[in-house]
Amino acid sequence: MLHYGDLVDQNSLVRALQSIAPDEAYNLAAQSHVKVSFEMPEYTANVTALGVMRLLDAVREAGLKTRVYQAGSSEMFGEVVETPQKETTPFYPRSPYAAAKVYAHWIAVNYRESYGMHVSNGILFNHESPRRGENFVTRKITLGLAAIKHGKAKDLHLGNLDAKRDWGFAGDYVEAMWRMLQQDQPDDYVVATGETWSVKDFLVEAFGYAGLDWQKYVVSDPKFFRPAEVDLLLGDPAKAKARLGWKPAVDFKGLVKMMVDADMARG
Ligand code: F7E
Repeated sequence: MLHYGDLVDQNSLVRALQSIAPDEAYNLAAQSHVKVSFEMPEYTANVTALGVMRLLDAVREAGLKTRVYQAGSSEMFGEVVETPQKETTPFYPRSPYAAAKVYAHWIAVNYRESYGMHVSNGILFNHESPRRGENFVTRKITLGLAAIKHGKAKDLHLGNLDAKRDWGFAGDYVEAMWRMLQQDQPDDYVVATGETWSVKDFLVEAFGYAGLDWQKYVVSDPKFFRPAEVDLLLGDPAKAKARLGWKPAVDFKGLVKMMVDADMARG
């Protein structure tokens, strides 16, 4: 059964939790677009930061033993102070979104330590799939490529092509989230592939797979550059591998192929 609830409405969270009394709760809700967070910083902080405190407090208020997963983000590492990034790497957020996620991370740690709650933070690096939102760069590329290939578009407007990300498959990352909540002790885990590729690499791979030269179609558009950029993210998933027995099944090329195939087939 579906229950209505919203991270900006504390009572709705308490009511939903009281009527469901879930064993596990996965908080994947957020204003999650980095560029949008520069345009809506207050809303982003309300949902992405305070929303997590409301959820944790609702679990506490309802007197439940619910295990909570909090979706943290590699964006918290921002202007990275070490590479690769691991659980002990200090945060240096570069956007209102990332700053909100840092609050969310620490309030989750605080509720765990203050009230003995089973709350775990996954620090997830970029995770993509054919279901990725259309305004994130990977999906924008595969959708744009399919439109070009099918004669529905002539070009594709993008921002910074030099940014590097540790890109994994969302399906693999959900497995890691679930494993965190099956542990006796709550903890924080980096979830990543341990490889980094630039936006340009993604273009080369996707357009190459479709038999096209990306340079003939991609247009640089200032509209898609950010006031502050995160240049390089590369995660070290050693802890998740050792403690959760987790490892990703899909690699970068497999991910690109999966996304291109899905958008080509949609027509
Ligand atoms: O950008 C560059 C852009 O928006 C990736 C979210 O799920 O992962 C995601 O955050 C890179 C950036 O993801 C365009 O400047 C170039 O360097 O796909 P993105 P993100 O910002 O890395 C983390 C882990 C999260 O937590 C977030 O919620 O690509 N880029 N041209 C572009 N990005 C977009 N969106 N659109 C462009 O046209």
